[in-house]
Amino acid sequence: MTKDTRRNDKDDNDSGTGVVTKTRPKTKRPSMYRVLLLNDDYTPMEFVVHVLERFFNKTRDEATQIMLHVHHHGVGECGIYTYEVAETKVTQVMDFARRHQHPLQCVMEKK
Ligand code: TYC
Repeated sequence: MTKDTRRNDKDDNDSGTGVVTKTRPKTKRPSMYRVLLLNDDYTPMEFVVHVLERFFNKTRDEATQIMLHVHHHGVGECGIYTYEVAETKVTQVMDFARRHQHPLQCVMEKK
């Protein structure tokens, strides 16, 4: 964070001239969450690629690489998001997979 220089309570004094002091706005970066896809034996590769394009804004080539990584290693990262965004992605993927009757699993984990 960069410092914020502004007049604050300490400006009030008898001289009538403001005393400029530095204050730090208390900002906290949000915790970030990884969204992961898990491998299974039944979900078609093409469906997983489509999920990665549709919900994680991956190109065809990026999506294919991630899908193959999951296929070979069992788990792979789709993206890193704040809690609410990650939760929404997981729900969207799980609903989409269920609607198409695929057992694809999507989970989130704190970074
Ligand atoms: N293992 C699946 C198959 O051979 C493909 C697959 C890849 C499934 C990634 C899920 O997250 C996954 N059809």
